Amino acid sequence: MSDGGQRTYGPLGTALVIIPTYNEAENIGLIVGRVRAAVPEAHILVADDNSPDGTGKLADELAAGDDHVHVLHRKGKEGLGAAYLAGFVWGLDEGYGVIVEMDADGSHQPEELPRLLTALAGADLVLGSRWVPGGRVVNWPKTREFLSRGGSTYSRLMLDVPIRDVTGGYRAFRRETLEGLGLEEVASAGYCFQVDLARRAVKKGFRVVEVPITFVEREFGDSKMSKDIVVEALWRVTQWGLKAQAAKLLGKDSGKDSGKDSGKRDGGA
Ligand SMILES: Nc1nc2c(ncn2[C@@H]2O[C@H](COP(=O)(O)OP(=O)(O)OP(=O)(O)O)[C@@H](O)[C@H]2O)c(=O)[nH]1
Ligand SMILES: [Mg+2]
Repeated sequence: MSDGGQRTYGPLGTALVIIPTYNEAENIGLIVGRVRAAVPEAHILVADDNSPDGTGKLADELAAGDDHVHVLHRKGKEGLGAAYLAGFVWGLDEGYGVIVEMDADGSHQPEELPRLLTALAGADLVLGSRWVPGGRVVNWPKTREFLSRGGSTYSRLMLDVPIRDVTGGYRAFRRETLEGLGLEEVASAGYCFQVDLARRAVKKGFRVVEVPITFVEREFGDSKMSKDIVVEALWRVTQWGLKAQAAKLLGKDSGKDSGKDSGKRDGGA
């Protein structure tokens, strides 16, 4: 597909859906089954942080009966960001052409994945978005919606990225995009991991497209959201934003639009 006559995108290749888990025993079988039904050719990697509730063992059982399902066992709980980074390394090593991020708790509906992959045919990174027209959340308390919308707006303004849902975690990357993000420098653990990847993609000039999704609040299991995760996000976004502003004031290139051709960029916001 071409981008306004400027850009041609190669074929997508096989997709790997990474599902990070910590205590998702009630959800893991359901989500794996839904992904397998929605996109049968895709592979799945469960990245489990040695969940005390036995999620890793359940994932092993699913993998034993299905050659499209794989499990990455990690030592202990190190945060969503670390689990994804390890999953990315695994997926890139194995040669997958597309890498997808998806929560285990059903908030990211596998049935919407074909739409994300269709959009990726003409993009470098596709974000499942709650805050573009057509996107929505189901069963969220107003306080949670306020926090998420506020976090996205703050990040968008602070970091100057044209993305409506910058904290969302339902995403599809071309492998070349992940390879170009400088993942070895990413230190964020919680929500800001997602903000960090999105801002890097924009800075490098990758074409980022938002696709509306319906985000459904988890039905089973407990949230791993914590005050620490929110504080980390606020702190890091503020730091990144101030650094970029300072670089601008001093007339230095903060890295924005450097690297790749910025003409490809499209926040879709
Ligand atoms: N491997 C790993 N996975 C994690 C960790 N923390 C969270 N996850 C997984 O990351 C995904 C998102 O976590 P959630 O607890 O659903 O976070 P959330 O969606 O903000 O919170 P809720 O809306 O309450 O569900 C889920 O699949 C979790 O199991 C972690 O430290 N390690
Ligand atoms: Mg969740």
